[in-house]
Amino acid sequence: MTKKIAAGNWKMNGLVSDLSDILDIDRQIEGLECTTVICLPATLLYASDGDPRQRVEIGGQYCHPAASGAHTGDISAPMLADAGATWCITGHSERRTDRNETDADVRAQTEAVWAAGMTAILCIGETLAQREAGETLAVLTAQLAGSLPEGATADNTVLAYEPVWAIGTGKVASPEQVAEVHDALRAQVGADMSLLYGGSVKAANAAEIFALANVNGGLVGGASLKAADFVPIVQALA
Ligand code: G2H
Repeated sequence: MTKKIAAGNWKMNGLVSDLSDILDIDRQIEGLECTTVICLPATLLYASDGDPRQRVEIGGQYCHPAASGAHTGDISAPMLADAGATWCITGHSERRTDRNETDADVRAQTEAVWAAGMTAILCIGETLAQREAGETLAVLTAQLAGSLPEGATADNTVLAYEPVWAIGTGKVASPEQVAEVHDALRAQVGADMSLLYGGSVKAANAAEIFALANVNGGLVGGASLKAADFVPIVQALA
């Protein structure tokens, strides 16, 4: 069975003082039937760990494939889990671009997430040039083949489709574009794995996207930073 999942990605945003928004979200989503996750910068994970949350689950945004070692400035999956994370994003396009992460890197990170007992939110997506060249489904199929490890299940992995051209740009993929991709992904990953759409999701467009047959939720960046923006998105899903 797929699960409905509203996941926020705070990216490189947030100070300890901003964690009050998570408590506001937690209060306001009481009774809503979906899993709600916020993926925090590493500095905020431990700070949020003792908070009296009852509904919002916490995740990291990246992990090194190794559990520990001489990797200055890096962070491992066991460290994230130790700080309270139960989820971790892997393969976000900003890291594929900014840090040259390859499909093989993403695969290794995803395995590390599982080994630490967390669930991976594995991201794939095409660039505008690839879409305009008619390569979207081929690109996504190749990313999936390269980055989704053997052993992926609906319990240890959620797949997020994030068209690179729609991330933080205000451009949202049309329902037809999202449906075409999600239907193709559904055929590849089976009936049970949850499929999230990400890319400029906000309250105004969430309901239309979440109504699509093979969309099981969203990965939300900018609109997850404030309870006033994120709660309506969770409500649109639940
Ligand atoms: C896509 C998304 C969250 P935004 O990266 O992962 O960000 O909603 O700001 O486009």
